[in-house]
Amino acid sequence: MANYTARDITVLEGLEPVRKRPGMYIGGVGTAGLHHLVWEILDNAVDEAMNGYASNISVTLHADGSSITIADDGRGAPVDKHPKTKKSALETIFTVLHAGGKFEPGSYKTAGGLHGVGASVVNALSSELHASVKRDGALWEMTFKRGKPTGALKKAGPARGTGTTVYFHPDPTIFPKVEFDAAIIRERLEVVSYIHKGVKVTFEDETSAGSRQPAAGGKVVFQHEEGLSDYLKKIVAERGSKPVHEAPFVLARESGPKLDLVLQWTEATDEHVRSYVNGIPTGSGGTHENGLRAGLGKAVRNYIDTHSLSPKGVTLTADDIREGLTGVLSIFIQEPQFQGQTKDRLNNPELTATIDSAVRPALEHWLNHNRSVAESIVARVILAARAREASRAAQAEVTRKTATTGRLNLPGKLSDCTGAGRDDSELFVVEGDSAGGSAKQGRDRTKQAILPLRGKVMNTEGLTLAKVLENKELADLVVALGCGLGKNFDLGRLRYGKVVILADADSDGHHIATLLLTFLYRHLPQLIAAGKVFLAQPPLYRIDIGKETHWALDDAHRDRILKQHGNGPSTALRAGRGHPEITRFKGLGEMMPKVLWETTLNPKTRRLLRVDISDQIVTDRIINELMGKDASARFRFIMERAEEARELDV
Ligand code: TSJ
Repeated sequence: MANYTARDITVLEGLEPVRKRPGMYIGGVGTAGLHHLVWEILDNAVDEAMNGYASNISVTLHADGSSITIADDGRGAPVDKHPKTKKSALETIFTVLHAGGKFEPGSYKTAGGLHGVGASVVNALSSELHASVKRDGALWEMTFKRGKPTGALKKAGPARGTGTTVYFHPDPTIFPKVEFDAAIIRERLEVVSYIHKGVKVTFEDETSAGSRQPAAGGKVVFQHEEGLSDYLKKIVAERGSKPVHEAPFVLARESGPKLDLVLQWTEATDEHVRSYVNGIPTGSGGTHENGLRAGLGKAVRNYIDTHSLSPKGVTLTADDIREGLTGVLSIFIQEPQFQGQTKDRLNNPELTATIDSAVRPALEHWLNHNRSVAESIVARVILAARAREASRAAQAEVTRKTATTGRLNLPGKLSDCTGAGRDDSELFVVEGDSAGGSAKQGRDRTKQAILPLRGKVMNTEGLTLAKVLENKELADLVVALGCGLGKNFDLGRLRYGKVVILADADSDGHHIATLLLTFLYRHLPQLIAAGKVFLAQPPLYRIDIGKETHWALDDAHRDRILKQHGNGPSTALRAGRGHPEITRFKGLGEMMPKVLWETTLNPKTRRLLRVDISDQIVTDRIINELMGKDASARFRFIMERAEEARELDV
């Protein structure tokens, strides 16, 4: 070959680099990377649907939980010979890196997905991949192992209809854990069905047979003729926030770039806008969301000014305008730049002005043509401004107390620690005075501070900050933490290295822990994000077997201990053992301080759970849903999401 081009080298290199450094292509080999394979293949089917050639997409998670089939009823991926490589187009898609994106511009534009690294990457990282294509009356098949064809493209027989089907099993020598999460896939498919209205997306979870999760499994069909409007309905219903107006604002543009937007103001106290770029969630927002905010703010302000609706005595901020706003934005662009640790923030600068100038005139026009709706929205905005003023006053009061250093301003019932070091100090927030007493006596007073809270903490869900801070217990907690809250939050001023919630191991205790976490999640979310919040795990049972003492966190733990140490009829008779003696603690208050120290407070022997909320949207929704239901369900949710903290100081 006379002239070697970079492109040829890519072809020669094949897929080895993908197997050598999978992280470079899919971000990592953990759960996210594993599911990235699914999104890559799925994108191809979605593209076909978006271009109007496919109307059905189906995804089957097979019984082994580690292999999956994705199919569409589109035109069928091309199987003709590729002029350059002398390979079939199908083989090229699966064996040439970036085929479709950079390779032969225009010919298989969509074969790499709108953002994707391509089907070849999935193939390279799969121990097994089968592709089948129905087109021109025939069924074509080709199979691969670890990116290499295991045979030629074969005509397997006649076929009716058209479409593409891909089955793959990720390579266990690449992925430490090859197990798909049905919930993650289901959630993504549902979003796909909203973003691409009308497309019928079917998910079949074959892992469900014999599953203990009742919610899992079976076949679900997602299909939404109204697209994002249907999505918005679901979000508003889920969050339980009453809409301020009936019909949402809807904006749809087919090009420059393709854009879909739905907005609805509600009585919720926060803003909740989900955004997607090329179908990928941008949880951290970015330039497109900035454009939306700018356009939206200007439209509402213009409306208020034009109709002389400005309130007396308060100035409206951008946040006031968006309070209670619920919405979904979806855009499709040529070369999305994602940034941030989790690559979920859009960084295409040109998008801000583009979205701004698409939203502003359309929204302004809509407001002017729906005067009564517009007036409800403006009333909502003014209400937000007034509530903010009231909260600011309450918050300033707390901040004033917090800002002045010196013990005098700390809450009277706080038993502070005596040591100076902040990083290894801990604040235990304890339910009730008597438990507080035990904790106070049992603690390491140099490093551990105790703040007892009396009785039930209020349910803060859906309340304004002003209302929340009327509650003495919570206001005291904020003062003790020292870091302020809401917009005045400053992690640098946190007075402790760890904030530990210490509640009884029973359902009442769980309830209180949940209420505290709800408060922290809504008003000091940065504290949780910084990994500063923990749950202590006091025992529920003391089990004495002979001379040994064991502590059990719950019934299941108790039963395990009893089984391990033998309480069956045969073992109970063993010499020297005797019957186990089981004591159930009614509450922390009746635990001896020394016992509390050994089981729950002592960093050398205790176990803490770190509260970690990684998926904002899911957490938000679930907190919303649960804060009216039974406490144990809530606590189970939180416990499932709390991760065991590694004690660095052991
Ligand atoms: F990439 C892939 F092989 F993994 C894959 C591709 C996986 C799945 C589930 C679907 C697809 C796919 C590809 N569905 N539909 C298509 N269509 C094309 O590739 C196609 C078909 C016809 C024409 C044409 O110009 O006639 C062009 C294209 C890109």
